[in-house]
Amino acid sequence: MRRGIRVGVGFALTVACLFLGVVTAGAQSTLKVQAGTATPDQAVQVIQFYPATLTVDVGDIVTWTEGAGERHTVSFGTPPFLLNDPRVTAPAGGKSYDGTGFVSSGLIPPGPGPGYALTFTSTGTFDYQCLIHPGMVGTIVVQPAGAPYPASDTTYTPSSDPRVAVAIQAGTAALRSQTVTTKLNADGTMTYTLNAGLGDGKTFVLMRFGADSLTIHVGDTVTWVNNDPDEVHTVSFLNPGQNVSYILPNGQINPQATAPAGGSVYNGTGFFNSGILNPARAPLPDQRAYSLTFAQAGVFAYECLLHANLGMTGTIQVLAREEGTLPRSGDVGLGAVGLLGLGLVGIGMALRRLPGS
Ligand SMILES: [Cu+2]
Repeated sequence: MRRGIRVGVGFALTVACLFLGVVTAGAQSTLKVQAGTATPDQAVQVIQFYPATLTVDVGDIVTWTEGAGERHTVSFGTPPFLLNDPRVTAPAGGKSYDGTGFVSSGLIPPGPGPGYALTFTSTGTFDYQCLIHPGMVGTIVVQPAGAPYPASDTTYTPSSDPRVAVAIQAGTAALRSQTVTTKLNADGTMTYTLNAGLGDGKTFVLMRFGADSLTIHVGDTVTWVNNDPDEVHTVSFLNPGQNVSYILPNGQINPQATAPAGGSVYNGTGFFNSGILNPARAPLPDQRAYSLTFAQAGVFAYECLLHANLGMTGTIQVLAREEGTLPRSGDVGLGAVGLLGLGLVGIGMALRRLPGS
């Protein structure tokens, strides 16, 4: 009887459902979820599914489509591996899910098409997550076949989800608040520390380094720290013309991208790589920081091998250091240490002008 009613208002439902992105084919409907969204420049990636909870009927198909430049997975059940395992990006399981076992999309193919489709064959409430961003979670509620969908789902559009504006605002504020800290070392050199990743673990991840450009002097050290609990990054200086893809054409993760290379002193040439800077994610080892000392003047570009296509690139300008001078703070922020340094130079010059000294 209930099925008959649905067919009876078929035309109106078809018009409404096409508008809402729901396609009805006999008893089986296809319902859509969008994975993530972002600011137009891709700097703030929102790690949410839209809608967060979707109610379907047994036999329905759910498709997930990427909503922005960052890649995600849709993964039901507990993965039989840790989250630093190359298998996080690989598909697992079949085309349907009955509420048991591990079923995963692998990296959802980018583009507007239905990147991943899964048919639900049992009633129940099933949580899923993105294995790339463990804080990115969603729920599929599966009702008996023929049960009506909740009104909130049939009128839903991702762009009007109030969570989008909240997450974009939080991410944009975090992006603007990024700073570089400076420390004067005992040998007169400086150490600059900046983010290689920042996020709140549940709504956004930033695809920008802590500063787009940083000016230092020969002998200074730069330390990058991944302060995002949900995202991995690299800090990578490439040879001219060199291209190191994080994902190989066969879908596997490139070991050259994930392994540290080059050492700790950069002379302006060669492939220098932090390797994967993991979030602090137990039981994985804490591998958040990467330090490089710059021994050569010049302007050196670097990138995150995972996210350069989203604009996660940076430049270190290394100026020559005059013999016998105190280090300067560089061009970023003129921090307290830098002002102290200038003050000491000023005192030194004043002392030198004292008569008889
Ligand atoms: Cu990155």
